[in-house]
Amino acid sequence: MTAEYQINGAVAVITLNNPPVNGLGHATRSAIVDGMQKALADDAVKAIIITGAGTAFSGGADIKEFNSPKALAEPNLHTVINVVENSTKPVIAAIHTVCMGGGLELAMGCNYRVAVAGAQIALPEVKLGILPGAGGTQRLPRVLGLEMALNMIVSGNPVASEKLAGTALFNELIEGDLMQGALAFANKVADVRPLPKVRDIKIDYPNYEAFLQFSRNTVKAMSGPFPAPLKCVEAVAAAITKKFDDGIQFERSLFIELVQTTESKALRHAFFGERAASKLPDVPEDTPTRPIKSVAVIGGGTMGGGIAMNFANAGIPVKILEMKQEALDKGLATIRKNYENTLKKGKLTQQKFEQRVGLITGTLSYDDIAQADIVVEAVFEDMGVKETVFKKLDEVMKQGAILASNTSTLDVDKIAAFTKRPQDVIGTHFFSPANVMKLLEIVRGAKTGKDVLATTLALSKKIKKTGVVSGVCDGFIGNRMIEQYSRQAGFLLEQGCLPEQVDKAIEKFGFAMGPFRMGDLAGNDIGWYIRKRRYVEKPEVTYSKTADLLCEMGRYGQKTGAGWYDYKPGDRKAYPSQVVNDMIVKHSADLGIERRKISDQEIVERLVFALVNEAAYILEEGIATRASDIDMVYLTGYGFPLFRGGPMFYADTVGLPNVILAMNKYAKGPHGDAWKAAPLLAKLAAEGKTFN
Ligand code: T1G
Repeated sequence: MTAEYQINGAVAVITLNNPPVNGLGHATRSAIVDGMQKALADDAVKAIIITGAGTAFSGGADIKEFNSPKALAEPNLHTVINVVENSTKPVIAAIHTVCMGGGLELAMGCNYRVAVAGAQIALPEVKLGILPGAGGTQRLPRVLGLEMALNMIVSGNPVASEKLAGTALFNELIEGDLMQGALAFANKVADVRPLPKVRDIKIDYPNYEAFLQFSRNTVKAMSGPFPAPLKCVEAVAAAITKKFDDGIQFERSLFIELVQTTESKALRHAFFGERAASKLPDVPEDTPTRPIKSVAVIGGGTMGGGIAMNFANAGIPVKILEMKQEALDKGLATIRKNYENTLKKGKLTQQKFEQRVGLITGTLSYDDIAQADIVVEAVFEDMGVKETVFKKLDEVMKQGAILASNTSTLDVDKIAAFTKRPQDVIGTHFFSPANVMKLLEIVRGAKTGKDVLATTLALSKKIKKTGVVSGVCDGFIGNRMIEQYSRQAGFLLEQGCLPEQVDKAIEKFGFAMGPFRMGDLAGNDIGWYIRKRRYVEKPEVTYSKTADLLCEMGRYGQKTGAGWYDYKPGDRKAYPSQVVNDMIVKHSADLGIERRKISDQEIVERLVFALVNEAAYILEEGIATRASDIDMVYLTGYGFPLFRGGPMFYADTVGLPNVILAMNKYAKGPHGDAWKAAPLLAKLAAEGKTFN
């Protein structure tokens, strides 16, 4: 049963019980209506309470049902809310923990609402590319006023229930036990007539047109490629410009329009993809985890410092080990500076600043970190250096400590073999800046223990990262794919493009930054170092030499004041470089390549489908568990546009047969071997299937 029905004195209590968040799926909606009909038919019942079991009143409509017949199957949410709102007996919503989306809409259909403090109240639909579709845009302005309601609906952000006390949303804030308080309230209002209804509240906002126009302009400017925020403004406007029932119809029409958009499907894909990533078929969800009460980080450089901040931000003490006092002091000073900047921007309270800085200490001695529950190595990307460090860690660290490497490409199995405890070794690949980027690639070695995996996944959630598990291969998931993307970027230069054309084309597609601006930011020498290794290990894989020529010119990027682009001191803006463009054109001539005009579409297809094809190999090799994991890697670590849902989701929307068609075209050109379709991609395309 997804809602329980009990009688308490003269009060019927309907308790939603659809774990984990009491999603208002079809069965739950039917159970609410059944409960209401039972209560209305029972003369002994004078009032009705609706509440939620477990850790939510309700997290809203069941998103899993969207774009399926179940979502609108009767009783749909409108019907449920109408049954509640037309009740002949008072209906009280007793709210706790989470009351969001359709859950809040249901509560606003009740005559009264009582809550305990600390409940998260929100209409987060806009974050899924839709808008509240069961009266939220018409009722919330009536109980909170136009401005506060509009802000909550357009932002989708939760507000704590106690902050909304004193508004018409809550009739009472219950101190102590919610059910006891709700029962007392229900008995108090059992005979009050007429029954109050949110729909009857008038919205008082003089000169609302000016406010709405200002809101339209502001929201239009900030919503980018997403249509939902502006539609939210239009729906809320209807609350004040239309009669209630007309407003409801208007809201419903906008909802139906939005729920079918690719942008909304992409956002919902990311919502579930984020949560699916922490599930591993061979690691049961109840796998015991190791307690993580203290962390050590080896290396206080850019990465080590950023990594340490993540743990301090989560309230976990961190000790940074450096080899020299000067390096340690520099590392700690950089961390303090970072926090001071955040404090200055008002994004951190003084108290949090002091707490976090206080949680990060330094040492020059391995003995000082021996008792840490996990140690993250963030030293130079060289197997020799890793060997020295991991042999030392194996000697020093307490039994049961997790030994993690922040390596971005090296073989975690080889690193584990430097120790006598390979089951405790794992890769934790952070992305620079490590305290900002959400992605954490968790690299499982062949011998990594399941409890170590489960612990690291739980820890990634605690430090607010999107943990995605990768198997061991060169570059894991993200960097292995970006290698093919970078190869195409280089070939495009040889064949006719210049850096700014490629960057502009892919940034217009939605990437935060094109490959050449990104190279200048991250440092072109990093790729150069990796390519030199690959020239030896995989001589059969061809690359354009343009990036090497650039590095031979000493143009490593912003850190040397010049890269693919020119830079002015103190200015991070990328200016096209005549020197570099001449080098590129000359290089084409040296290769005997006749440069040609290349369309933006070809640029985007070659960059994005190079990612997709390599991802298909990664998927079929089992390096990634599922396609949506790969999407999460690119959405949270590589600036892939969220409104396109990630490379695999995007390929599905293009249609895999069309991806294959484009690849076959490029396979006929220079370096065509790069376009050998992964068998999985070819198979899915041939069968008319999708990745996700
Ligand atoms: N539908 C389906 N599943 C949901 C869900 C939902 N609304 N909310 C959460 N889940 C699943 C989630 O996938 C995960 O599943 C588990 O619950 C725990 O989630 C008409 C149409 C409620 C604050 O957008 O913000 O109402 O991985 O890990 O950190 O206007 O979930 O365990 O299998 O996030 O405690 C509007 C979305 C829907 C709320 C709880 N509501 N959810 O956070 O747990 S649209 C939302 C959240 C709507 C109406 C419209 C959070 C949470 P699994 P979790 P949490």
